[in-house]
Amino acid sequence: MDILLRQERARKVVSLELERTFAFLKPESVVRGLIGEIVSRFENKGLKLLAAKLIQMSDEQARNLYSVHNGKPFFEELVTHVTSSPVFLMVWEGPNAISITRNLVGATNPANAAPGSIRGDFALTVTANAVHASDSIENAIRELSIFFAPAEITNYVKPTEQRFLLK
Ligand code: IDP
Ligand code: MG
Repeated sequence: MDILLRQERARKVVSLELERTFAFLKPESVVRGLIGEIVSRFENKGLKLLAAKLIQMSDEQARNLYSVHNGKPFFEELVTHVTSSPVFLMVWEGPNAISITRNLVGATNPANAAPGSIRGDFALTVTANAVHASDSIENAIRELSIFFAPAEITNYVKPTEQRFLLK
């Protein structure tokens, strides 16, 4: 390929607007031994993992995370569920990472989630729907800040990253 064309393509990649999103594998995914399989969906898509950890979510963290749902009929059940055993927290980065991740995850109710999506393939009920993913840039920042200190968010370049994004 012509060197100028290569350089032009490289510039386009560099100028791609990257987003960060927050996601976590809910207790049922951890206890079912699905961490690797579900994380692979994100990795295969090409998203870059910036941070991850397995934690026991506190009641306070769960109420803060889901504060927008406070007062809804399912709120207490949701808080009880996500604090019932460890969850696997992740920060992912990539172009359009928010909407790409929401599409990977699938519809909130697994009964409506398309086969091929994480909820479509690994979940049966709306409470135990395998995974959480932020729905906007603002919420991603708010949610990841509940669980990760700035120093825990890594910054690195994958050797194949630029070539991969060109495809
Ligand atoms: P999302 O996780 O797809 O963004 P939200 O509407 O933000 O969906 O709801 C947060 C979580 O609350 C869902 O993932 C699900 O576990 C739970 N939830 C939402 N709606 C219901 C419901 O109608 N009944 C029971 N649980 C629900
Ligand atoms: Mg939501």
